[in-house]
Amino acid sequence: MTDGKAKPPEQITDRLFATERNPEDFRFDASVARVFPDMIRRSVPGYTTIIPMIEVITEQYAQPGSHCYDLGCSLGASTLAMRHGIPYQDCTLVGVDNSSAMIERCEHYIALDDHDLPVTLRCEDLLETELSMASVTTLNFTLQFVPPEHRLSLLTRIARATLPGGALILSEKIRFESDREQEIQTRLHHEFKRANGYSDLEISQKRAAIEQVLIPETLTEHRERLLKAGFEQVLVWYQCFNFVSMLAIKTR
Ligand code: GEK
Repeated sequence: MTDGKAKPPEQITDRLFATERNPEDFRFDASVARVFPDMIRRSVPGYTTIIPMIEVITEQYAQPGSHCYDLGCSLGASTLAMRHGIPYQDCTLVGVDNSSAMIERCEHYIALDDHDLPVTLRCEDLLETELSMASVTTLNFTLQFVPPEHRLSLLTRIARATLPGGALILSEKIRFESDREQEIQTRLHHEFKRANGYSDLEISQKRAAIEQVLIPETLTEHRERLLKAGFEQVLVWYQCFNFVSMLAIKTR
């Protein structure tokens, strides 16, 4: 870890769902990018813990001369955590997002950061991103937006590109096998949002909009697919309500 920690970007309050809107029009455009730091902090339980832990985990699994990837980097919070965690000057760090609005703002935040490890940002579909010699790859709440039929092939490509001893950090909103648990965890998540100042209208409209694009899976589905993709060890290192972060390790 370095002395100069990644600084969080300034926060503009998210009011995107405060008035009636069409649930079909959620996309990662300029209006979302503008309020994104506030939106994700107030919507995703544990996000503010997960980001600094990505730095800690990256420091453990980064290898000299390797490539590190942040797939679905948004404004670069997870990218900057990786940058500050990588202890080798000869590593490369690549952030990928297919939203030009996100990448434009991300460039700005990377430039403001005081760490000197170069970061390459690519505005492209992560399904097209070439991967090789990877020590740490991060999918921090991104796989959930990838169509389910592409998830296994993506994870297989990541596992094949990962060096022995390397790892994938995978954070996801999950669903539960038991309807009762699903109901309790969903209610607790909504209470978290309410405690963070979102109104009932904002919560229900965001839920309707996000359900069109975010497809959550169970922990069992994630675990089995990560093993099938070629990771040998899969563990949950963090969970808060229906939000989980896993570590998938390539041991050989
Ligand atoms: C963080 N990791 O702050 N290709 C590239 N990018 C994609 C794709 C795709 N196929 N699908 C979605 N995205 C970040 C947060 S946000 C999570 C990640 C959230 C991008 C999308 O444009 C968005 O920026 C990001 O994945 C998901 O740690 O909004 O809940």
